[in-house]
Amino acid sequence: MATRTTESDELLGLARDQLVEMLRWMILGRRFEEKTAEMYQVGEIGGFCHLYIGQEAVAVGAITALRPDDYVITAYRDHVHALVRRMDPNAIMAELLGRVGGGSKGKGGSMHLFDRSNNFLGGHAIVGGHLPIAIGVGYAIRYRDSDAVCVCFLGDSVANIGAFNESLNMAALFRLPVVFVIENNQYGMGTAVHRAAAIRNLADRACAYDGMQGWTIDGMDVLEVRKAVEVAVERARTHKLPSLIEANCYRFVGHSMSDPNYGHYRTKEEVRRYKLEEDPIKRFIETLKKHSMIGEGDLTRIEHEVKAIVDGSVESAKQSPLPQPEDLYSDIYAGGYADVQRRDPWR
Ligand SMILES: Cc1ncc(C[n+]2csc(CCOP(=O)(O)OP(=O)(O)O)c2C)c(N)n1
Ligand SMILES: [Mg+2]
Repeated sequence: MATRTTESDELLGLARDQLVEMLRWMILGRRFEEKTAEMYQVGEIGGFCHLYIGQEAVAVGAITALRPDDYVITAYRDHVHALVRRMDPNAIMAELLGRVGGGSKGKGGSMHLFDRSNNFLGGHAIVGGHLPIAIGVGYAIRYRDSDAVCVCFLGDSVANIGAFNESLNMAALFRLPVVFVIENNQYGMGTAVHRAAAIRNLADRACAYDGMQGWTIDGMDVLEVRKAVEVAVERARTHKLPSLIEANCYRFVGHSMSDPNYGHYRTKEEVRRYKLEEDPIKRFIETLKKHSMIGEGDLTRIEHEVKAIVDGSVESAKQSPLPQPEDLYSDIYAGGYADVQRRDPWR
């Protein structure tokens, strides 16, 4: 990580390069998702597909606070986490288009991005199903005597299910270096958080576990996310203490590509207000401009670079073939189908 040079508290003392890089990730995430929506609408992408538009500050603020040997695990709204974790955009787009060049050879799709080389452990479709996996990762880190940490992103609805309590309890009990980041986008599909959770701030659930600390933060402010995650990561790395961060944010689009942007559960006015007043990219640009960290020329250059990456990913994905029918039987279990046949006790 580059040394910190600026004095400003608001900018967390981050160097200009680091700040511009964070903005670049946010813009790449936004444009990549807009292209994903376009590809879906023309029928190039099928199946479940959940976009992250509006929530970019959470993944970018959190993941840029990590080391390459740390671990990231998340749910099905996973494209931007994978990008920021440096998964190849070509492999992500190929996976979305169901091509063999995808990270899961085109057989996982949008909800199952995975990149072992960057310690990005998915992409999980079952709500809350990845929390026990994050606990396993935390346990493995301790077992190997490493000082890595695991950041586990989860939706607000997960805070109300059993696996949440079981996982946080074990994280505290075994002092596991896991940072839980709730992406509270105010809704679980069409259900408002206050209709599902008997608690005002989800992060307050941390007080149920010895040694765990909880914070509720503005998840539309990328620097606030980064600051909170840095503190939590330090607690995990140095003291092996888990944390629970609730990042309040908002998705500008429907729950998934098959849902309308508004639905009956929220008004056009609400969505419009968030877009106008809270857009995390606009807010970050304003902050950077206020501190003379970027100008219009930088923004044009970033947009240009991002467009080349996004367009390139589509071109490369379209050149990649579709999987063949016989590929159905590979990559089902570690070792492949041949191994499974050999071990099958019924044969
Ligand atoms: C165990 C399980 N139950 C139900 C679903 C269907 N489902 C998919 S997303 C979702 C809502 C999740 O909301 P939240 O955790 O707030 O995440 P968000 O979609 O807002 O990012 C539900 C109920 C599922 N995938 N898994
Ligand atoms: Mg939600």
